[in-house]
Amino acid sequence: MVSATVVRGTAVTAALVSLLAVPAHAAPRQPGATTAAPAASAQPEPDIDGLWGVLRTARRHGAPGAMARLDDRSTVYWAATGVADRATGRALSNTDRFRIGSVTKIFSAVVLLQLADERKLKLDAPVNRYLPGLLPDDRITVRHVLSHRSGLHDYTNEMFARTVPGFEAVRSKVFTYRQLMDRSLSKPRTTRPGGAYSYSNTNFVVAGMLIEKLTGHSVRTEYKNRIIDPLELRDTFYVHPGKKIPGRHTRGYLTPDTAGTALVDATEQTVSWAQSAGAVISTTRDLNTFLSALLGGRLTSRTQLAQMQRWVPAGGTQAYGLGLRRRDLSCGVSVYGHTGAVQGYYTYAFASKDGARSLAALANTSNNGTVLNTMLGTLESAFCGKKAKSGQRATPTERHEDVAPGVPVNPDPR
Ligand code: HEL
Repeated sequence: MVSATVVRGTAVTAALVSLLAVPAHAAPRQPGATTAAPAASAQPEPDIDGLWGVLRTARRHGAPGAMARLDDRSTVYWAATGVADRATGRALSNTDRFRIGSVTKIFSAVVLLQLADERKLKLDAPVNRYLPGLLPDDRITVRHVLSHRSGLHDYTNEMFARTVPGFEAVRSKVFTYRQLMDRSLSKPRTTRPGGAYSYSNTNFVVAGMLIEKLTGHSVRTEYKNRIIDPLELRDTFYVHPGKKIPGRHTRGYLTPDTAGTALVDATEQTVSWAQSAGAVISTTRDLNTFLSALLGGRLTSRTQLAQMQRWVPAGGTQAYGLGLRRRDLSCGVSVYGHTGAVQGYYTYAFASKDGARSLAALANTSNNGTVLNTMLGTLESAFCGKKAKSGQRATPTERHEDVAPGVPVNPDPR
C-alpha cells in the first residue's frame, strides 16, 4: 500500500494569517565569522504543494518513502508518501522513527557548549588538555574539532569506499572510540590545525570522548539528561550498541553501487562506526522541537549559541559553525541545522534563524545522490516558498559534499 497524505494542523486559525508576515532573519555578523549569511528581506510563505512535489520526486528517483514535517509557529504541516516497509507495504508516517545520521552532531555540540557554559570546557583549549596524548598535535583545539578544522582524517572514507560490502563489514560491529581514532590517526592529516574546513566524522568521535571524559557519563546519559528529557523528545534515542530502532519506525534501504541491484535493508545496525558522530534515532516532530529550542536559545546561553554560529565556508551555499550547518537558499533566506546520511536514511533538519520555522524531512534510502539532491528541495519549498528560484523548488542540483567524503555519491543508481 502506498500512502499519499498532506495534512495541515492549526492550533489557532489566526496562525495561518501570520504565515504571511514572519519577520526577516538578518545576516548574522558574529565576531570572527568568515562568511556572513546573505541578507533576506522577508521569510516567504511556505509552498506546501511544492514540498509535496519534492517528496513525490524523491520516490520517483528511487526512495521507497519520503516525508516532511514543517512547524511554523503554531501551524504544523506534514506530508508522507510511499512505504515504511517494502515487505509489508506499511505506509510511511511522520510518527515513524528513523536514523538521523550526522544530525547527531548537533546533539554532541550542544552538550559540549553546555559544558562550556558551565566552565568545564574552553572552546579554544587544546583537546589534549582534556584528553592527554589523544591527538598528535597540541595545537588542535575543541573549536577546531567542532568546526571540522582539525585536519583529522575521516576513517569512514576507507570504511565505505565500497558501499554494501563496507556497510556489511561494520553493521554488527561494536567499536571503542579508541579503535575509531586509531583508524584516523594511521593516516596523514588533511589540514593544519585551524586550517580550512574538511569534514570528518573523526571530529565528532573526539567530541564524544570529550563528553565522556568531562562528565564521567556516556553520551547516551548526557543526551538524555541535557536534551531529550528537558525537551520531552519522546521519540529520540541513543541505543548504541543496540541494533534495533525501538518502537514504530521506518525501515531504511541502502542503494547498492551497481545499477539495477536490489536495495539492501539496512535498518538493523549498531551504527558503532559513528556513535556520537551519527547514531541518534528520532522523528520529524522531535527534530523540529530540538532545532526550535536550540535556535530559540533554550539549550545554551546566548554566548555559546553565538559561538556555534561563527561560520567558516563549507563549499557552495553552505557554511559550518560548531556542529551546525548553515545553508543559504535561493531566495536569500538562510537556514540552520544539519543533514544526515546513514545507511538507508537521508535526513534534512533545519530551522530559521530564530527557530520559529523548522523543517525535518526524511527519505528512507541512501547512497542515491539524486534523492539527496531532490530532498534539498524540501528546504526551498519550506523556507523560500514560491520565491524559490525556478528549478530549485522540485529538484535543485548541487555538487554534494561526499558521502563518504572522498567517495563520489552514486548519481543515479537505477
Ligand atoms: S556524510 C554527509 C552527512 N554526514 C556524513 C555522515 C553524515 N555520514 C557518513 O559519513 C556515512 C557515509 C556512508 C554513507 C553511505 C550511504 O549513502 O548510505 N554511502 C556510502 O557508503 C558511499 N560509498 C556529509 C552527507 C552530513 O551532511 O553531515 O550523516
